[in-house]
Amino acid sequence: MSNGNKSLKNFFNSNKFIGSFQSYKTIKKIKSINDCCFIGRSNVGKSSMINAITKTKNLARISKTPGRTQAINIFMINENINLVDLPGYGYAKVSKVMRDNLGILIEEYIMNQLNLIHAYVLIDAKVGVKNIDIDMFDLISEAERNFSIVFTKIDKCSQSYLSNLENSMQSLMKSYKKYFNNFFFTSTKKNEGIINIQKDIYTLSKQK
Ligand SMILES: Nc1nc2c(ncn2[C@@H]2O[C@H](COP(=O)(O)OP(=O)(O)OP(=O)(O)O)[C@@H](O)[C@H]2O)c(=O)[nH]1
Ligand SMILES: [Mg+2]
Repeated sequence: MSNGNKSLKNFFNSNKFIGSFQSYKTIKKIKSINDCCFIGRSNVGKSSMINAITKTKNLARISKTPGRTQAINIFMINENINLVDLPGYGYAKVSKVMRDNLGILIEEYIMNQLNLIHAYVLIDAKVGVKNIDIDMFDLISEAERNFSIVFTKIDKCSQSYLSNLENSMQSLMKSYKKYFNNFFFTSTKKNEGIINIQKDIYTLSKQK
């Protein structure tokens, strides 16, 4: 392992669960530490991604039942940057009231959390982009946050499918030029593309 990879490993090894917050106003504010958040439809693989990044098995809980993460969970890395696991959106089986509450929680967090420096929007590569994801790109842009798109579960897709997906997404992202940064192609199952996200977060952590 190269020195660079070793220091990445040490960086993410130092992780701590800060808390689980069911309303925006209860979020514990830790001064001078920035947030990056993971957002996406239910079951897209947000919690799996946080576990893959931190190389832990269940720092963030993973479930086969969509709609599992129903609070904002915050994990601090290296006393330096917070990884924020947001509830999944768009899952029909969650009651309408709950859906509305979760929607409000996500929106309040994105609009008001001033230390949020980057949003990773996860899209299941096989499912592709839905209208509700586009609503999320709009919300993030309205809040003037930078974001990247993380395609998940690429182990389920062929290479040619993925390159078509990238092409069509590239044209969609022309409408979000000001805030869109990057695409990432990942599989937590095959540990693909995780190191690129780790590097990105490491770079973000240097940002004051
Ligand atoms: N094939 C495959 N399955 C994956 C991958 N990542 C996650 N999954 C599976 O997808 C399901 C959902 O993963 P979670 O990480 O719980 O998804 P989530 O986005 O946190 O879900 P909510 O909290 O319900 O919104 C689980 O059954 C995971 O095992 C991947 O890279 N490949
Ligand atoms: Mg989750």
